[in-house]
Amino acid sequence: TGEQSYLNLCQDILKHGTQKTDRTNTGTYSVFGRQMRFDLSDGFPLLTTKKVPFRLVASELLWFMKGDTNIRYLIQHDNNIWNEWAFKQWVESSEYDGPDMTDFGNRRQKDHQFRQLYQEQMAIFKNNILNDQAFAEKFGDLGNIYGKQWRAWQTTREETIDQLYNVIQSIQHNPDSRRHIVSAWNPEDVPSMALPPCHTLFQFDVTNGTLSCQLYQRSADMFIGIPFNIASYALLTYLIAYECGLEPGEFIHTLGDAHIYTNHIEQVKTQLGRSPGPMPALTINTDKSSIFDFTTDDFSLINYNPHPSIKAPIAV
Ligand code: DHF
Ligand code: TMP
Repeated sequence: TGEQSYLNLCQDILKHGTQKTDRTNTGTYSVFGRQMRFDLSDGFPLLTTKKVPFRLVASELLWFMKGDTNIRYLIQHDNNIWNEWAFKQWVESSEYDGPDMTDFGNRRQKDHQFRQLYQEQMAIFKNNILNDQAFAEKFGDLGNIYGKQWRAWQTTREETIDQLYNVIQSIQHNPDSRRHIVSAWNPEDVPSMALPPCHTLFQFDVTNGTLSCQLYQRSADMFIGIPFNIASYALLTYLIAYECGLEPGEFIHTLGDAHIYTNHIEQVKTQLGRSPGPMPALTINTDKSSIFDFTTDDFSLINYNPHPSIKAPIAV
């Protein structure tokens, strides 16, 4: 369990994964159908074998919880993890008249001259998102991704469903229910999303005063996305447990296609050569009455002493 189950799964993929092509033209080693478990009473599961920027995990989760799908909020919080997927919409639009950015994700890694051009255009893009409201509305929005589906799933009856609020109500009023579910996978909206949801559906369980969460993730970038996803859902479980007066139980992470990109292999091997340390602890500000009023200042980690961060290119 815990960080060791993450490291074991990486080891398993390197050893037994099938080499596959993928949408991003990077190539992966991949396995299908795996599970990791994290006991939240042991501490907060932020990996220690490389430094994972908790600040970015926290602002991304608050962004989902607000129902926001526009990267403007993230950039305002100095969080750049979703930039490429909004940038892509801009450079593929008829309004873009800068240098050709086709396949920028791959070209920025291989071609130094192009990398310079890309960085210039990305700086212009970020600046426009921050300073031009109309531009931000048009190109900063990623479509009906997580935040929209969690907080305002559109029905055929012109109503919206607040799945996150509803699941908290059902945990509080009907703890034994087997229907504590939130789904981000809305088949009608999938084609219009900048990236179809990777973390697709989660379910809560209440047993003996503890709250557990299981996530089904359809596609798992083991080196970059997964350490964020583990921390994000652990944090969500802590917050909802707090809201409902329960103790955090287990986070169970079920994966569909679990893969390591071919250009992450050296980094994964470096990480596998390190020994995991003790998990940090999470503290939550108990002054606020609703988790929906939380900001990134309302929680902090203590005793997080990870190994150094390891850089890797992200597949776009
Ligand atoms: N695409 C792919 N190919 N993999 C992903 O994990 C992924 N994740 C997405 C969107 N698209 C994706 C959303 N989540 C980073 C982390 C999570 C994330 C997107 C990006 C990331 O770049 N992490 C860096 C640190 C970034 C920083 O410090 O600014 C890392 O090294 O973990
Ligand atoms: P796909 O849509 O072709 O599956 O590509 C999505 C990639 O992003 C895939 O490598 C999985 C990764 N990913 C995560 O691992 N976690 C995340 O939270 C997100 C948004 C993406």
